[in-house]
Amino acid sequence: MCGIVGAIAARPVAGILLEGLRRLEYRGYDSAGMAVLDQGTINRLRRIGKVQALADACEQQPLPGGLGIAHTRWATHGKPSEQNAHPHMSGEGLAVVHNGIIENFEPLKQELQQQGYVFTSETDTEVVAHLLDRELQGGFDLRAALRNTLARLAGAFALGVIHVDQPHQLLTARKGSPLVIGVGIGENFIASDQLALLPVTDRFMYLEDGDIALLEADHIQVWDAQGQVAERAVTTFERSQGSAEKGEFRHFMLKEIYEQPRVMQAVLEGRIASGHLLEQAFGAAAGAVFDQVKQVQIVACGTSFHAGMVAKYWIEEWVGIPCMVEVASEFRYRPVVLPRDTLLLTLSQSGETADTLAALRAVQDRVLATLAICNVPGSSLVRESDLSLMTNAGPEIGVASTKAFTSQLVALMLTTIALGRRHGLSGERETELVAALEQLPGLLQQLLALDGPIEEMSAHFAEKHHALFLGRNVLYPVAMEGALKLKEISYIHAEAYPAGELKHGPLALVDKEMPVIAVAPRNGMLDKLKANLQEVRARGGELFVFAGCDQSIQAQEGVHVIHLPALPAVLDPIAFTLPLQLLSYHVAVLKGTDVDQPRNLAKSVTVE
Ligand code: HGA
Repeated sequence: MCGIVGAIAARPVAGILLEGLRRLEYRGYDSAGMAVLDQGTINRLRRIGKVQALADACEQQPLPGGLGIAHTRWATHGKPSEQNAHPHMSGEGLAVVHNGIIENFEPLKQELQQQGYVFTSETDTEVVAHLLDRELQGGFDLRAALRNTLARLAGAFALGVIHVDQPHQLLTARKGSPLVIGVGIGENFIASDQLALLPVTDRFMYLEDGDIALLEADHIQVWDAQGQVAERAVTTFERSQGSAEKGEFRHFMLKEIYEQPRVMQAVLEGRIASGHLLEQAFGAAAGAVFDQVKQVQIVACGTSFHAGMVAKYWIEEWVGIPCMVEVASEFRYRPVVLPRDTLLLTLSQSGETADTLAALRAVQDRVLATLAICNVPGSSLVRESDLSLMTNAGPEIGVASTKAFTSQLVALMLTTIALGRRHGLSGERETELVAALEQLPGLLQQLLALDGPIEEMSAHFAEKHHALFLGRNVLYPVAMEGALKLKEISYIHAEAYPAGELKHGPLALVDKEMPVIAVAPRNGMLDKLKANLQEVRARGGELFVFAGCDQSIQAQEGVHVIHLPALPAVLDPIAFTLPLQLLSYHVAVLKGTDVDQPRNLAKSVTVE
C-alpha cells in the first residue's frame, strides 16, 4: 500500500528516490510523484501510472537537489490521477507524502476551507499539508508544526515532509503505517520498506508508533509519542535475507515460486535438530506460555488466513485443543468471546497488515499471550507481540503471495509441534514430523519438475471465465489458496469448496465451461473425493486433478491428471500448493496480465 521514499544528502537525490520507488512499486502503482528542493524552490513532478512514467518525466525535466520526497500510490481517497498523486503541497513552500488514511479528513478539510485553504486534490492527505502550513503560519517551527498537526489526525499514517525554509531537514512521523530510517554516511533516508534503500545503505532504524524524526545529512533525532527524545537502535540488514532482483526469471512471482526449496531450508534452520524441535526458537518465555494454552485463536487476512485454516486442522488433530480462525477485518470489529488461556496467533507476511495489527491491539490484554508468525523482523506485528517466529522467506515482491504462504505453513507446523509437546504429542510423533519437514527442500525441488506439464495444462484455462477448486480436510484451505491465486493474477473468477459441499449448491454451476480443479492426495478422504469428482464428470465438467503418487486416479476423456511424487502425508498442504501456484502463474502469463502487479491490488495492506 503506497510507498514512501525520502532522502537528504550532499549529492542529487532524484535517482535514489526513483530507484527506491521502483523497489516499492509492489506496494502501489496507480501513480507516482516526487518533490525535490533546489535553491529555495520545491520542484514537483507527478505522473499517473507506473514509476516508469515518472522516470521518463524526470528525463525530460531533471530535478536537481539534495533533499527530496517521493511516493508511489495505491489510491484510497480520490481516483488515481495526477492531481491526486503525492507529494501534496500547501502553497509553494511545503510538500508532504503520506501512506495511510486520515479518518477525520472531512471535518478537517471543512475547517481549513473555512480558513481560506484551497484544496487541489480529492485526497485525505492534502489536509496534512495545509494543517502543517497553518501551524507554521502560527509561528511554530517545522517540528512543532508537525507535532501539533499529528495531534489533530485520526487514522494511520507514515509521513515525509520538506519545507523551503528548512533546506537541511527531512521530517518524518509514523503511526500505524510502516516507516524505516536508512542510516547512511553523511546522508540519511526514509522509506516504507527497507528494500527501497538497500542500494544506498544496509543500516536501519525502525520508528515506533507515534515517533517523529528529524533527519539531517549527518544527524538523526527521534522523539516519541510523548515528545521525549528517544533512542532507536540501528540494525544491520543481512544481505543473505534474499534479493529484490528478478535475475533470470521473467517475473518475481516465478522467481519466488522457484525459491521455495531454499526458503524451506531457511525457515527450518535453527528450529530443528536431531529429530526435535528447538522450542527456544519461539523465545525464552514460550515454554511457560505453551504449557498453559487451552485454545488457539488465529487471526489473519488473505493468503495468511488460508495458512491459518490449515493450522486449525493440524492443531486440533495433533495438539487436541480447540483452534478458531477468523479474518482480521471481521474479528477486530465484533465483540469476540475469548475463553481463558487463549493464545492469539497472528499471521502476516509484512507484519504491517492494518486489520491484523488492529485485531492484535483489540484483544491483546484479554489473552494469555500473543504470537506473531511473520516475514519481516522489526515489523509492528512482531514488536507488539509477546512471542514471534520469523518465516525467513526473504523479500517477497510479487503481489500474489507464494513463498510467504508455504513458509508460514512450515512455521505453523513448528508451532503445532511446540504446542503438541506440552499437550501429549509423543516424542515418536514429533520425530516423525520433524523428519518429514527435513524432506521439504528436496521435495519442493522435485515438484518444480512439474512446471512443464502444468504449463501445458494451463492452456485449457486461457478462454475460461470461471473455475472451481475442490479439496477435502486439510486440503480444503489449499484449494481456497489455489482459487485466490488464480483470481488475483489471471482475473478468472474462481471459488473453492470443500468437495463434500458440491451437491449442496455449486454443482449447479458445473458444465463444460466450468473447469474443476481438485487436489487429491492419497489419504483417508480420497475415496470420498473420487465420488465427488464423479459427480462433476456426470455433469460434463472438465476435471484437472493434482493427485498423489498412487495411480488410482487416471487421465481419461475430460479428466487431466498430474501425479505428485511420493511424500509424507503431513506435507500434503505444502506440497500441493506449489503446483497450484504454477498453474495460476502460467494461466496469467497466457492471458497477458500484469503478473507481479495485478490490477487493483497491492502488497502489504497497511490500510484498512
Ligand atoms: N490516503 C492516501 C494514501 C493512500 C495509501 O496509503 N494507500 O496505501 C491516498 O489515497 O492518496
